Amino acid sequence: MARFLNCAGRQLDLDQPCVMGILNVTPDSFSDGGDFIAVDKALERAYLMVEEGAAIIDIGGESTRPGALPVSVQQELDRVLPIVEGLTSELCVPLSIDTSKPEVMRAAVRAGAGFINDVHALGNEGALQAVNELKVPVCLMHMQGEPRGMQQRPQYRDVVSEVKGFLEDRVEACLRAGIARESLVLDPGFGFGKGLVHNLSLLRHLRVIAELGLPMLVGLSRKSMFEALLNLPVDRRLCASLSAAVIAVLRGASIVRVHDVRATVEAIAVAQAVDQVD
Ligand code: 7PJ
Repeated sequence: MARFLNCAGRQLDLDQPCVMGILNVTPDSFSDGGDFIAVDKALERAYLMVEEGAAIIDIGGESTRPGALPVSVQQELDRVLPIVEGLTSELCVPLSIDTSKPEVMRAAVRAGAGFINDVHALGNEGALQAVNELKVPVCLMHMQGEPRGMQQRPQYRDVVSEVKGFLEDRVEACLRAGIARESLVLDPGFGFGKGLVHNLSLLRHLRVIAELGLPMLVGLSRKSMFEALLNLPVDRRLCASLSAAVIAVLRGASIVRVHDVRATVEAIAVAQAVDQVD
């Protein structure tokens, strides 16, 4: 398996588990466009996450939460491009663009992004071709349904083998499109068209997904599975998120996508130390 990812000239070392810091630039977080104060705040947040140990920053301009409404290409570009440009010149870590739109992928990579995080696993028209041309690593995530209705009644016969089969098919589609296997990362998509038991089962059996032989990224941070499990509001899900991040790392995850960088770095450092001692 690849020991590092080449993200447009910036290296992401996968010998140790990495923390990916989440930078949302959606109206409910920082910004409704590229205005100065909003951009400034987002940049500050990214610097802080890197100081805390984030190895990569994931910039997203379209909310993919359950029930979220789609945004236009132009809106998404207005939100993310000033951030990508600002961070490219100020930080050395790779920048990930969280998008499913080929136009946004191209513009973000032109502006300095070196990793694509696509919750639609390059399923949109033109996305496979865009990534093949851009030659940057890409995360392929599983989702059942679409964000708007995906949590209404998720159903599986066998969630682990179905998610694995989907990811295997997307890997094949990428290879057929000319994308190098070394640039692929896989994500089971916790919370994307999954109920509590589906999420727990995927976490428990993460090693089965790892059998595909590619690095895995997981996003568990503050997710509603912890509300379902522990009845916790979003601002009280840190401990549950850390616990899940540690379990994921011990089961082979290479990248964990989180809001709380410092706490996650510390938690997985303990897991790593225990895992690597004789
Ligand atoms: C994920 C994501 C995830 C990847 C979001 C949230 C919802 N990208 N984008 N994996 N989740 N690759 O952070 O709660 O799990 S948005």
